[in-house]
Amino acid sequence: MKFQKKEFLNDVERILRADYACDIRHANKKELYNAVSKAVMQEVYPDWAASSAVDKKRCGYFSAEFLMGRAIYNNLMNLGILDDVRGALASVGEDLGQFEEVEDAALGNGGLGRLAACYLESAASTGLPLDGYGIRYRYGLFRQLFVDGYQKEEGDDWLKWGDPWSVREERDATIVHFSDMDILAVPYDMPIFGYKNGVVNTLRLWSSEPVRPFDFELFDTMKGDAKAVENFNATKICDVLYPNDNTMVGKMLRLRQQYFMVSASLQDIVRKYKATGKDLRKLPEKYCFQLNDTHPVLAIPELLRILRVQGLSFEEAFEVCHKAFNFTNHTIMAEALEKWDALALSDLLPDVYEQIVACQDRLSEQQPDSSRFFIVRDGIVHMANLAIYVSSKVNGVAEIHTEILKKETFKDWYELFPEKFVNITNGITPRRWILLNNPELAKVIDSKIGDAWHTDLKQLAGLKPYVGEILPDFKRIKAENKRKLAAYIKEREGVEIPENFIFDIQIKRLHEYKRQLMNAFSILHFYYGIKEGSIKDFPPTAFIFGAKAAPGYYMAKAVIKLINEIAKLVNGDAEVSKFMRVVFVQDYDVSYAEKLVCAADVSEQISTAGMEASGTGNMKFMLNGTVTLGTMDGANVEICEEAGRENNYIFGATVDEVAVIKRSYNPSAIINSSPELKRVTDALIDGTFSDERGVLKRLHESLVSGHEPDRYLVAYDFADYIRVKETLLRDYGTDAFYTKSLLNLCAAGKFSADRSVKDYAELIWKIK
Ligand code: 26Q
Repeated sequence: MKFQKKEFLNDVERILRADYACDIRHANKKELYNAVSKAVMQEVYPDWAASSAVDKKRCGYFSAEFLMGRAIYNNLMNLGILDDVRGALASVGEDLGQFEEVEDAALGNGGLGRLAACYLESAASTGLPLDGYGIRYRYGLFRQLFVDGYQKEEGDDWLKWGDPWSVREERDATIVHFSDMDILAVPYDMPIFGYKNGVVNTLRLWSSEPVRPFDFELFDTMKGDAKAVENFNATKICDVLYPNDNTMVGKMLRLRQQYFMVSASLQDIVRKYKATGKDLRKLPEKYCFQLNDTHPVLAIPELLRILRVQGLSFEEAFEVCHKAFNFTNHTIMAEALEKWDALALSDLLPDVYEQIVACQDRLSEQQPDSSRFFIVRDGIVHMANLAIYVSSKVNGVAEIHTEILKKETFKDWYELFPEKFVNITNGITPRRWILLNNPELAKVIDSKIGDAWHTDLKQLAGLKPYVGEILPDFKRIKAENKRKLAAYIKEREGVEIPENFIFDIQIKRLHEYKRQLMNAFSILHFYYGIKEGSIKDFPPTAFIFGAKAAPGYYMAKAVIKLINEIAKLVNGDAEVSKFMRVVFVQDYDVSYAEKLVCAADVSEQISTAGMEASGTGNMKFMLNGTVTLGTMDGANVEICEEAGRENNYIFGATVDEVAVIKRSYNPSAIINSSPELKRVTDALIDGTFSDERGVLKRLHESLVSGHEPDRYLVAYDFADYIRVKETLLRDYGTDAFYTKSLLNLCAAGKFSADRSVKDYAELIWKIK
């Protein structure tokens, strides 16, 4: 995009005058943000219209979550005008950095939602026609704060800043029909800019509104009362993003959200396709759809329904769906595989349920063994099975994950449809995850190998011969990033971190399988060791955590409390705090992640083997030159393949070992035979920490009692973890260590989301 400073500033002034009756000098941050964004938006229309007008096959990425992060810097960078806008604002005394305080739209929970955002950016940047379809939640993921060490949630009112990067497309509004009410779906389109290539794809997010504005006449009559309120309640469907990650809660409102989003999207797409006059049987020649986990799988019976209404036979409609739909699985955790009560579903969406039953009947005819193959069984609809049965392709998100899907989770289905199963290892967009968050390091790389790696990340391998040469620059930039992060943490959390400390970082959703608890135990272990003198010359380390726990996830919240208690103990200890600091940052989000990943010395990826489908945070750290302290799980396995296991710090039971261990696992025996482990687990119950609500006690119980004590093998992996972690921390600071870190960066090419979306395009979508 070409940029003219004078015209740009004129546009900003004009928008400020029209929208806020003020000028640049008097505008506040929010007003200026909106005006600057709108001044850019008014220039993008021609490219946007041109990109969507091209008559080639497109893919729709259907997802309940899109975790976009802050839009303005990424958009300006991809349009190639980041420095221009910065300069123009500076010339009138304004700092572009002030927009960092603008809330970003957190319309996602974690990995799955952020992956969708990375894929949209990468598809635009590689020129692939991929559009996102989802929900415009009124409130995104909750904002987190700590009170007394406990997590508290607050609503994320992201629209209070306005939404200058979206356009309301009234003319595409569509009615979505439920058995008890009709709801108006209104799309808001967000442009997705390719990196300096003029491509503009679309993220279309649907908002729910009453079909008619609030009906006061109905409200006034006794009988109409309920009806009017119900009509008003329509807006509620999109009120809030469910804050669960990797666990399923069978809430009817969530079912409504899912149907709302897929029905609106498909009605819209089919209507546009029909307008071209083509045969609906050939729809898959123009469109295909990627189902981001089970959340949008109702799209399958919904498209069947729509096609049947249009006169296709069930077999014809089934064939269209088979060709058009593909399914990505992101988890093997049984509790996250979505299931719905068949009665509830058939009550709310009878016509849709009818199509699900027709699929089940078709399946039964082909595969009478209903113990292995079923969609509806014992009154429960299994969404993953429906997706696998109908889709052309089913993919896992890392090699090890796809193997587990084939061998275990979906073993029977794999035997039936081996050709359906493919692996597409996840990726991240290098634009946001190095160019934007670590520009100084990017410049050093440019100076050695040019800038083609910005869109061809494999070229980072060409940096290998220069690793020795750039070591001093790398150290200097890492130190600078650490200094900035420490200042930011001081300001936001009130915790001081000396710059010379090692930055050991674990940031991700809080979940038992991710084992933040094991990390916490290791810290406590080091604390006791330093205190009693059994650990000498401990390399000064800051242990940094960031994570949100689902509000209803008791154990996850208990872990937050524990870590905050440990932080109090450690940071308040005059002696030990010379060697350790602990901080759990509040309200961890995409913007916080950008600051953390470029300042890390250690990337903690310590899930129980077999549990983390892929992980993408691990890739972000790697790309910024950080070694992984991790298990052989998810994409860690491929990180080691690419960067060398010897350049990372791997520990713990492997997937195969986990299976064996679990057959006769007795965590209490391990705890009781290890004084170190005994000491740190006892700390939960011996009064070391204040535990007025008894949450730490419950945490302890989860390790030693109940149906499946220590389900995630914390006790089993603890000793190996400590051993490898201490080795790592003692390696830190040498040239050999920095070389390892940089070699990880050089080997990060595979984990570009550009590669991932190209794989999808070639293997699955068949689009160019
Ligand atoms: C389901 C039903 C009801 C309510 C919530 C949910 C729900 C919501 C979100 C279930 C799962 C999720 C999110 C899952 C997720 O983020 N999975 C992660 O996906 C990443 C991208 O593929 C992987 O890298 C991670 O390993 C995986 O945990």
